[in-house]
Amino acid sequence: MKYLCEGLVAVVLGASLLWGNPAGAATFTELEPNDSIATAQFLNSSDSTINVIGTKNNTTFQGTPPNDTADYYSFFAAAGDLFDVETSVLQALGSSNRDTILALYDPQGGLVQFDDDSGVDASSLISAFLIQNSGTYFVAVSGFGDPGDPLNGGNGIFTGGGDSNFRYQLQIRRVPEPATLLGLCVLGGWGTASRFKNKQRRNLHV
Ligand SMILES: [Ca+2]
Ligand SMILES: [Ca+2]
Ligand SMILES: [Ca+2]
Repeated sequence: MKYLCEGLVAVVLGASLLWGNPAGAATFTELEPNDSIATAQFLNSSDSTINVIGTKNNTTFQGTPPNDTADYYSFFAAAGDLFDVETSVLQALGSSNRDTILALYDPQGGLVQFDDDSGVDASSLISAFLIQNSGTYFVAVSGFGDPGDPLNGGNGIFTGGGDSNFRYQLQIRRVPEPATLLGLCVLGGWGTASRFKNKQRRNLHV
């Protein structure tokens, strides 16, 4: 029984480390030009959270020269991964130019998800997107009013324009799948308990 309890404690500790792991975050700074899928900035990280700090501005903004283009990024995702992709405006000129739009494209460049305002304020959030096929996926950030905005009849390929003059954070988060983690914990618990039971049996037979 003692060994079983020790095993369960180990399982609980392991689960808490998985859930609360503060590490596993990478932060990138945007590198222009990144104005199309072909020139997307590759975010080379296997961390569970990827942050990018970018700027979209049609006038000089805190020393950043004007660049009002859309911003494309790419990252690797494996089949079965679950992702949240979210924008948030960190700093803005004025109060009415902070409305982002966000798109996710598959490895072939096809639009698979679009969002305008599901994030905080007028920021954007694509939540719990399940990756069906492993490969390099693409994300685009632009401002509301971009002619590619599908809500305004666009084709989903952002080019720039629209709301501008803000610094933003794009966050790509791998979301833990509770069922998977629970399954691992249960399996881990059974495995640990079985090993301890076998050890006890061996000890009894010595
Ligand atoms: Ca930019
Ligand atoms: Ca750009
Ligand atoms: Ca928006």
